[in-house]
Amino acid sequence: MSTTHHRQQAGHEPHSQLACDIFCAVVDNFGDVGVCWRLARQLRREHGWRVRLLVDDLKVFHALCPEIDVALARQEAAGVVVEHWRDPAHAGDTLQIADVVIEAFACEIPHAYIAAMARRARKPVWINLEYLSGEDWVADFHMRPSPHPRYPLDKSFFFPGLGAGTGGVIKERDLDQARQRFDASAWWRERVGIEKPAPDRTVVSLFAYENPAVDTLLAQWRDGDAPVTLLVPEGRISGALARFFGLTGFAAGASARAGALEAHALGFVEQPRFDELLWAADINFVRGEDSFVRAQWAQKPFVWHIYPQSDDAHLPKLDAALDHYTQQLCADARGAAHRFWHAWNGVGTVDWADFWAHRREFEARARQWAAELAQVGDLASNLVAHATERMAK
Ligand code: TRH
Repeated sequence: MSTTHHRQQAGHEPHSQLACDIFCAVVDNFGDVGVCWRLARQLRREHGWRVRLLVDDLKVFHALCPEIDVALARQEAAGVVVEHWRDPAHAGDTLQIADVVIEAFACEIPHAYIAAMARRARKPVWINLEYLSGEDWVADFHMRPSPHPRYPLDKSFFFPGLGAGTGGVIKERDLDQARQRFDASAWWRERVGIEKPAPDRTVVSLFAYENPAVDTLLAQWRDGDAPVTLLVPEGRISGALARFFGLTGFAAGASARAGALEAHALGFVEQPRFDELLWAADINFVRGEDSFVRAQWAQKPFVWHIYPQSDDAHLPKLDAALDHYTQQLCADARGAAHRFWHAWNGVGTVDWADFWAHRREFEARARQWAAELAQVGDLASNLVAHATERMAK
């Protein structure tokens, strides 16, 4: 690829020094800051933007990025300025208004900041970054502007999605290369402290919320014919593992065995290293939003524990993702995927043998799906293209 092509693709020109503020309120868990941090790094690194990330919970951020000092009001990490967004009215140490302002997941940006945006001679591009959904309506609403009721400002709604006409999902430019270069043997020794398992063992990674289906699934792995190696990052599901194995806890470094099942607990790693877990496994159980996306780029079969919402509002989202992901599969494999994903999300009973009988089809489909998803374009590039276009008007 020529340098010129490369630079244009990276979006360095003509707005290489655009300033961007991202506001992130942590609702719970890691996904809110997880998505914002990933986007911030990519806008900085691949598009040359000057990015400031305002986050209201530095403790959660610290888990994803250990170099974050929770005591600092302002610091820099990976070339991104990070500010502790201390309370809803706080708008940064000095009221600087960026060229592009992103409010993540409808968090409310400070009133003083909005008023200053309206006073700015050149109005910033104001984007509300929505949660990811694979539903069809997303493409119709993506990038729809909505005028502010009081100020001469438009806010656009940027919808990540899995289909054409949506904002796509985050994918770094060098992700596929990094995956191809991954040294699995070294990873097993370093992270799990054992040799890479022989190919006859199925390696499963399990990142999930508390889940009533987990006991049945663990029992099926324990009692199954094929050996299973389970990798469990410490977290909300760890208690269930401890109970299953009759232990007091299942913290990083712990291992346990029962029948055909062998399980290892892993410590939480900095976000750029999370992908390695997905690359090391044969099948990944993921959750929320960011790990769900990463599992798709890992090109391995996966099962999604969707973030549960009241009134089962998450179930249509689950089905929409399943429809994208399982289209092209034969009816049997598609049915097995639907049954298993539903059961993992509280509808029905998990049946590992029924699901995993289609392993090879799922593997082939995972590779094909990653190629399809890449057609939508990556979220950061789509966002940069939108902002650049808006600014040219
Ligand atoms: O943590 P999540 O459940 O996050 C969320 C939140 O619940 C949020 O409120 C909700 O709106 C959103 O989901 C949909 O799951 P998610 O999105 O997968 O985020 C987990 C992040 O943690 C992801 O960026 C990967 C990262 N991670 C690490 O960096 N290291 C680790 O060791 C592990 C296990 C995860």
